[in-house]
Parts: sequence; structure tokens; C-alpha cells
Amino acid sequence: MHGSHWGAFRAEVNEGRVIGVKPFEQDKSPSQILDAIPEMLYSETRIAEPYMRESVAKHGPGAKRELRGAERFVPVSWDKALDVVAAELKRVKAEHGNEAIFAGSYGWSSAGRFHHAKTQMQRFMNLHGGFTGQLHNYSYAAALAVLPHILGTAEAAQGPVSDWDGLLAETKLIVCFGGMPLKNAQVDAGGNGTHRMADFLEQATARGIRFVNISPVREDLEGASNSEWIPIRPNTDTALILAMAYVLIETGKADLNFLDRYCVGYERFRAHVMGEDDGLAKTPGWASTITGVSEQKIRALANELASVRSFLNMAWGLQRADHGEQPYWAMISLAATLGQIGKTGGGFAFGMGSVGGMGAPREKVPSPTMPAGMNRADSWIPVARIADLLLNPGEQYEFNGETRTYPDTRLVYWCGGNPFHHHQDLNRFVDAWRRPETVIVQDIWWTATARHADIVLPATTTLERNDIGSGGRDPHIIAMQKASDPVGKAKSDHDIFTALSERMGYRDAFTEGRSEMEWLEHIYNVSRQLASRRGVEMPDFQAFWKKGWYEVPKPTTPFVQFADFRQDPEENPLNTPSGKIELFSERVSSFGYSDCPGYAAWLEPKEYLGSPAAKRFPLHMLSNQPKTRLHSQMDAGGASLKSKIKGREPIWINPLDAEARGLADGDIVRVFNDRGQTLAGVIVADLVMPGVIQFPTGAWFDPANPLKPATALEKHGNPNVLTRDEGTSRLGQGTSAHSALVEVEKFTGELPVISVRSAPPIAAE
Ligand SMILES: Nc1nc2c(c(=O)[nH]1)N[C@H]1C(S)=C(S)[C@@H](COP(=O)(O)OP(=O)(O)OC[C@H]3O[C@@H](n4cnc5c(=O)[nH]c(N)nc54)[C@H](O)[C@@H]3O)O[C@H]1N2
Ligand SMILES: Nc1nc2c(c(=O)[nH]1)N[C@H]1C(S)=C(S)[C@@H](COP(=O)(O)OP(=O)(O)OC[C@H]3O[C@@H](n4cnc5c(=O)[nH]c(N)nc54)[C@H](O)[C@@H]3O)O[C@H]1N2
Ligand SMILES: [Mo]
Repeated sequence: MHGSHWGAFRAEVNEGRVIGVKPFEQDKSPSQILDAIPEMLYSETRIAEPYMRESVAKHGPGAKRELRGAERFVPVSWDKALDVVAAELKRVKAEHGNEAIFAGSYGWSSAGRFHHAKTQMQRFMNLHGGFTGQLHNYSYAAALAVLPHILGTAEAAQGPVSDWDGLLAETKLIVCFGGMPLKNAQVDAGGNGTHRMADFLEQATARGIRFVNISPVREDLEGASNSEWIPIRPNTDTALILAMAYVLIETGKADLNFLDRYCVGYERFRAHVMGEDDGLAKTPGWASTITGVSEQKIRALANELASVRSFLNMAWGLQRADHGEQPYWAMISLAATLGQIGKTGGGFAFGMGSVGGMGAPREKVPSPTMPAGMNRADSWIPVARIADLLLNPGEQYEFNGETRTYPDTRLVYWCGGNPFHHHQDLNRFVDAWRRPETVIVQDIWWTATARHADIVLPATTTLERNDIGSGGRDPHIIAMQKASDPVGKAKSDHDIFTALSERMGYRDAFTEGRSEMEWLEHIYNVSRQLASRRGVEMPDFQAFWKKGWYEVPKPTTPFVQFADFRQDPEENPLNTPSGKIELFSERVSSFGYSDCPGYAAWLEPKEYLGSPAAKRFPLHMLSNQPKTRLHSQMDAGGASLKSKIKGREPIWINPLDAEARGLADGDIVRVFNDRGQTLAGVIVADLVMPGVIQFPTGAWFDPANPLKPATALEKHGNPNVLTRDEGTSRLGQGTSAHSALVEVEKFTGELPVISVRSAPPIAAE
């Protein structure tokens, strides 16, 4: 038995080698990403032993940093590699202090909770006295910053949110901004035991629940067969939502009792919507010009929402945009105006469909986790400000009401994440990455991040070690049993940090004297005890390991978010200054941010179809999550490889836009703007509205000229050479990847060879 972020499976094993995988027999909709596992396990792109960049091997740490990403690698012994890593960690701490060590190391790692790479690394670094970390995530950083001001917690985006059972029981209409994409529900952090989103959408449709998909992409609600598609210009949802609130207020449908009893700031919100503060009424006519949705449609949808039990859902992706805080605040304000929050089947959620477990009914039993300890350096940056950190040490910036200063980074250790996948404006990022004195990367495969390191440490995949997989939202806990001998000289993340801890003099504190299996039993038992206190009896560890999985039961009655608050707001206040939902926040307003005022407002994104830049770059690029892999994981095999067009990532472009550019299915195009250029393959599809291209993330960054990537072509189809590297606002500082304009033209040159599907050039030892 085994597990991954995209599902549980059984490995077919022959003489210490995995020869196939079979989906977990309880899973009715297994993910296509599973197919890549055996291939990727023994892929040419595996890092088989430790390596050093050639200049570092010859001249020591710090040599020729400007060659990162453009040099050969030299194989070295584990002893030599670990000795150099340990010495560098000691040197940097002694000379510059712990905050000069960057080990935020954002990334999904693997599903196993014990060997979870980032956690193992941070546990190790905490024993070294700490490091500069990263706050929040790329998924919904703007939400994590703004929701606590409005609702007192970020639970509405993190879960648990109102569950499907409640929706199936009472809801008549579900309006989804950004849909509930089945492609995204394949995945959840820590694993999906079974995939049930498709089932939920089918059941809901069979019960006559009406779905509306407000999105530039029709496919975002493919699972609900009768859904209505309302195409909307990307990044303009706030305008649409304010206009729906306008209709409710104008027609006397605003629930004034709810607004009075459970909210503060309705008067300010109303004044803004009606244009009493700025002289601009947020009418359906006004919103229609901005969004491309007809006036009539806006009125009809607002009226329908008020006439039945209705539920609003917004994908996480909408806040991964310039002013990404606003659509979230706006949708909460609309839900409050409708007055159904806290009723079964009413209210709202963020991210149902963004991962598989959002909305899945599950008792609140804590999943097994590996403790990372305390970071005594108390140093961090908002997650997506990584390039700014490396480029601008000592510079001040604003974040959520604070003025902060970037520390001076001398050493970067990345383990379990791929910033050359996840970060924006990669050509800028390459420059940033060449600043620190030493870069250490611990990964399984030769990703672009590993290729840009000084010291590369090879980790095993989960199949080469024992672990426990468990997502905080998914009900399954999965025994991840070792199925393969290690590939080459790769070691588990835990073993690598144990060997480093030995060199640092704190091995016993790191391991606490436990072996791998003893750790698994220990972290399992911690969950088991906590579950027992909540009345859930889990089997003992031996029984669990033998069976291979455990399913946390579902609650006897549906979970309805804010039901307690609705029932008694005095007894169960929200954790906001007023104890109520803050449609106007004095606190946010007091920060004085023009890019995030104290209430939901339509603020024009710097790049969208209505901005001046659209004259030169007339297509809005949505670099959303890939259907065929998890981010950059499994890119070099299985479904991902099969989906490529002449080896490049496919984009979807509307027939009108394709025709205007003379493009046909299977063509290779150059996608470009002032930040970069990349090659992609064309799929002409009316699944995406005119003026928009869908360009999934995750193709391994592969610059034609690794020395100077910024002036060269990216060969493989990585949209992050085109995205903006700017925060959502001073409040959230999240990534604003979904606000990027591009142009597309046919590529007629000779197709460059892809370099990233094998190991980089290796020099002799
Ligand atoms: N343009 C654009 N960019 C985006 C987004 C977007 O919508 N648009 N989305 C963003 C979001 S939401 C996210 S979450 C990020 C995702 O960004 P990441 O989480 O960084 O992406 P992954 O590809 O999952 O990277 C995980 C890395 O860990 C490695 N790894 C896996 N298992 C192990 C292990 O056991 N040990 C070690 N040592 N390494 C391991 C993998 O090989 C891989 O290199 O991307 C963000 N970037
Ligand atoms: N297969 C697969 N599944 C995944 C992942 C993966 O890499 N692969 N990654 C996982 C991770 S880390 C995360 S955070 C989640 C992310 O989950 P989401 O944030 O929900 O994912 P996205 O695909 O970025 O966005 C969802 C949809 O929103 C639409 N959208 C984008 N911008 C706008 C807009 O301005 N307005 C409207 N109305 N719609 C818009 C896009 O069409 C897009 O398809 O997905 C998870 N699931
Ligand atoms: Mo994410």
C-alpha cells in the first residue's frame, strides 16, 4: 500500500523494483497522475549521487555564483558533500547570524508526513538556532492575510468549510467563481485516499441543484453536467459581485436583520456600492462594461441568489491576482447581504474544488505530523517575496500593517520545493538566486532548482522508504510502505538530516533516539490519542500498518460553517475586533493602503484586459494548475509527457484568437511579453473565452541560454517567465501570478532541443 498527493495506490513489485501501480481499490475516480510513478522512480532525471557545481568543487563555496544554472556538475562522496554543507552552515551562522540562512523552502514535498522534506529540514535548522522562513503559502496568501480581519480566521479558505452533505440536503443554487475544477480536486496536500468530488457533483446535479460557473474557462465546472457557464474577463469578479449587491440593495432584498445582528460596516459598504462615497454607483451597467457579463445576467443572478437557498464558492486562484484580497472580501459582503451565512446549505466557501478535500465530510481528527520545533531566529518573509529578499537585503517593505526589513541572505537551503517552478518572473528570479554565497538543494530529480544549486543532495522517493500519508481535510490515513530499493546513492530526507545533525553535534536531539518505524508509530499514536479524546477510536499502529489504511468517520450531522455564530453571536463571537463579520474593517482602513482599503472595492489590476498594456499584449494569460501533474512534479513522465505538443506545454486559445493569428491545433507558438518569452503548443478550444489563454504551470524551466536566460527563449513552456513578481497588495503580499498579459505568435524557427529530460552535463570527479 502506498500514497501520494494525488491518490492512494498499490505498488506492483518485482525483485526490489516497482513495475506498476494500481489505484487503491476504494477509489472510484483515480488520478491519471498515478501512471507516471514507476517511470519517474527510475527516470534519467533522478539525481543518483551527491554533486557539486564545477567551480565550487574546484575552488570552494562561493565561487563564480554568476554561473549557477550554467555549469557542469561534479559527483562527490556523501562525506565530502555533507562536510561542506555542515561547514557552510556553521560559518554563515558565526559570521552573519541565523537570519542569514534562508530555509523557508516553500513547496509541497511528498505526501508522507514523517519524511516531509521541508519539515525535516526545518527541524534540523531549528536545532542549529533557526533560519529565515516564509509566512503563508502560494495557494492563498492574500486570503490568509485578509480573512482574519473580516472573519476572525482563515478557515473559510483552509477548511473545514461547510460540507457537501449539508449542500446536498438544502442547497438549490451553487454559484462558483472559478468553478470547482475536477482537475484540481485530484490532489490534496498529504493525499487523497479516494476522489469523491466527481461523485458529489453528480449527486448534486441528480438532486436538481443548479450550478453556475463564472469563469474565463468553461471546463472549470466540467463535473456538473447541466451547469451554466458565464464567461467573465479575468480579474474583474469584484465588479460583478459589487453590482449583484447593488441589485439586492436597490430591490430591497438585502437582509437587514442579518447585516445588523452579525456584521459591522454595512453602512460603509452600502454607501460604496450605491456610489454615495465616490459618486460612482456600482450598477449592473457599470459592471457589465468591466466584466463582459450582460446587465440582464447580473440582475437575474442576483435575484436568483436571493430567492432560494444558495451557496457561493470561489476558487483559491482568484486571489492569486493583483488586489486578490478584493474578490474575497466582496464575496463575503455579498453573502452577508444575502443573509444565509450559517444556515445549512447557505453561505459561502473559498476553494471547494481547489483541492479534493475541501468540503469532504470528516470528523475533526488531527492527522499525524512530524514536529519541526521552534524557530528561535524569528525571521521570515511573506512567502512570495523571495526574489525581493535576495535582491534587496536591508530594504523596507509593507506587510499587513507592519513595516518590515529584508534580512541579508548568505546561504539558501531548499528541500521539498521548486522555486524555479513556483515563483513569478523567473528571469528576474535567476538574478536573485545568483546573489547568496551558497545554495544547497535537496531533491529527488534534476529540476531547474537542483540545476541552479552549488551542492545537490539526492533524496529518495516515498517508495524507497516507509511513511504515513494523510491530508488534514481528506478522511484517509495511508500506510506508505517501502516498495523499492533506493535508486543510486539517494538517501531519505530524514537520513540526510540525521547525518548532518551528527556533524553539527545534535544528532540525538534530532532523532530523539527513534528509528524510522518508531517515528511512524509515535506520530500515529499522537493522532490516535487526540482522536480518542474526540470520541474516535483508531486501530492500534500494528493493525493500521497491516491493513494499510484507515478512514476517519464522517460526522453524524453535516458541518455548517458559522452555524454556532448564527445561533448565538454573543456566546460565539468571531475573532474580529467587533466579534462580527467586518464588511468595513477599521483596522485595515487604519493601515492606509490604497491597494487594500477597509472594505471591498473594485481596484483595477495593473495588467488585465481593460488596462493600457492590453494594446500591446492583448491576451490575458491564466497560468493555472496542470491537469496532468502536480505543479512540476511528474513533469518528465506519464500523463504530463503525453500531453505535450512536440515536447512543449499546451496552451488553450479560443478559435477567434487563433484565427486572428493564423494558428491551428498542434502549432508551436512563442508566448511573450516584456518579461520573457517561451514556446508552447496550440490547442484551439472554445473551452476558454476570447481574449484569454490557459497556460498551465509546471513545465521544467529550460532556458535556451542558461547563462543569460532573460534575453533568451525558454524552450519548454514555463509560464512563469511571463508572470509579474509583485505582491497582491501591501496587505497580503501574495503572488499575483494570474494578472499577466501576453501576446502569442506562430513560431517558425527551428525547434530547440529540450535539455531538462535528462541529467545536466556531468564533469569527471
Ligand atoms: N504562475 C503560477 N505560478 C504558481 C501558481 C499559479 O497558479 N500560477 N501556483 C502556485 C501554488 S498554489 C503553489 S502551491 C506552488 C507549488 O510549488 P511547489 O510546491 O514548489 O511545486 P512542486 O512541483 O510540488 O515542488 C515540490 C518539489 O519537491 C520535490 N520533492 C518531492 N518529494 C520530495 C521529497 O520527498 N524530498 C525532497 N527532498 N524533495 C521532494 C519535487 O521533486 C519538487 O521539486 O506553485 C505556485 N506557482
Ligand atoms: N492536478 C492538479 N491539481 C492541483 C494542483 C496541481 O498542480 N495539479 N495544485 C494544487 C494546489 S497547490 C492548489 S493551491 C490548488 C489551486 O486551486 P485553484 O486556485 O482553484 O486553481 P487554479 O487552477 O489556479 O484556478 C482555478 C480556476 O479559476 C479560474 N480563474 C482564474 N482567474 C480567474 C478570475 O479572475 N476570475 C474567475 N472567475 N476565474 C478565474 C481559472 O480558469 C482556473 O481554472 O490546486 C491544487 N490541485
Ligand atoms: Mo498551492
